[in-house]
Amino acid sequence: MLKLYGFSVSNYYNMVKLALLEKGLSFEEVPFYAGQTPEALAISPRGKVPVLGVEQGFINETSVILEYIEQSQKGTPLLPSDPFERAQVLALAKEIELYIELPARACYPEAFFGMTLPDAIKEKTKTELLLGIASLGRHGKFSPYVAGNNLSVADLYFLYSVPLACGVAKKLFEIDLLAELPAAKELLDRLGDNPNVQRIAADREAAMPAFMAMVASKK
Ligand SMILES: N[C@@H](CCC(=O)N[C@@H](CS)C(=O)NCC(=O)O)C(=O)O
Repeated sequence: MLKLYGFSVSNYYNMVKLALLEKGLSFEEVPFYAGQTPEALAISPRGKVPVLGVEQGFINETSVILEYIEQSQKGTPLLPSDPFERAQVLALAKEIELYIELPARACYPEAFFGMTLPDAIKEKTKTELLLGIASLGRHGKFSPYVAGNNLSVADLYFLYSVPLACGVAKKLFEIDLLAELPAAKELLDRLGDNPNVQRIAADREAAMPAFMAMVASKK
């Protein structure tokens, strides 16, 4: 059986978890905080989650895991078979990761964990987030899903990156990142009605106290 290594508070973990759930696949969740110990690095070379455990070994990096699941497993497709349509979905997912998730992540310590960051980092994040959201507005279809008719890998990145980026923008810059993208807000609401999304949100909430305690113990 597939094994999903990671923890329920991780947004990347939850992208893969939603893919597995949407496809109706059986999998086992293996609690794993990664980190830099030799044991963890033997599973995840850069000490990150998620990792997918399969018969032959481990697969790391969310985009690669999602591609592997798509190619090797049955269930609802999350990538179109048409090469051009597939490229659009993958480009949207990559744009969300590079231009929204990663800039926002640079400010998670201040937005969510009570730390203070240098102004230069915050300014860079603000500029990049505004450009990233504008790019999503140009490329995203939101009709009804990010890339068009069907739920896709782009929606996984959207759902588990954009709300966090909005949290950063609101808290640090008093900006509503989606102010000019009402269709994106509507899609977030609709995705929130999905039972698998709700299950993941409940698991995240349940895991949050232990995660915050762990973060506090490392400060
Ligand atoms: N590029 C990685 C990023 C994954 C990632 O950043 N995971 C976070 C949790 S959301 C993590 O493992 N952080 C632990 C650390 O950086 O030490 C992927 O796509 O899977």
